[in-house]
Amino acid sequence: MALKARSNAVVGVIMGSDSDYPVMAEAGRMLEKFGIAFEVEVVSAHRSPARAAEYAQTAVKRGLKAIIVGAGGAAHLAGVVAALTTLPVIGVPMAATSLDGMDSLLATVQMPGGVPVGTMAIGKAGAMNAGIYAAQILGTSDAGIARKLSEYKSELAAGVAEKNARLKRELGEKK
Ligand code: RP5
Repeated sequence: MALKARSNAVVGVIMGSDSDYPVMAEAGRMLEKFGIAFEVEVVSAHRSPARAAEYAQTAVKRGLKAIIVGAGGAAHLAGVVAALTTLPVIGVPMAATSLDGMDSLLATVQMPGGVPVGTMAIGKAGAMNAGIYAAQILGTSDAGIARKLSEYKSELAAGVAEKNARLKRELGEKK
């Protein structure tokens, strides 16, 4: 299902290439789940550095509250964006090269003191968590989002209880 990027976006979901999109779509799915408007852009720190700078420098004025950044390889995009905005930047390392994302993880997480990037796990789990993390940032000042996050925690717990019951059935254990 295509994601619905909206013009009243409060979260930016950006990525170094459209090849990152299948993974970064997970961030969008979580934002949709929490009813958060977001925009999606391909912006590259290396191939379109001027556009990356413009995106970061206009983000506050355009109403964004957080920026999720996916990039792979020499993954400098999250750091560059973080250098040019006061918004929280959440980095998602992509497994885009033969190094399976270890290169992207280190490039994203090893920021110098003074310029933080909140770095998530490599790949889909990281993209999913980036969406949740952005919701948690917004949820500190939005009771509706905070309630949805709380419901989500309950869904997670119910899912584990279901798995536990299924496994016990398979093992033939009595209650
Ligand atoms: C990075 O290089 C992108 O974020 C992507 O993960 C990787 C490969 O990009 P393409 O060569 O597929 O455009 O900048």
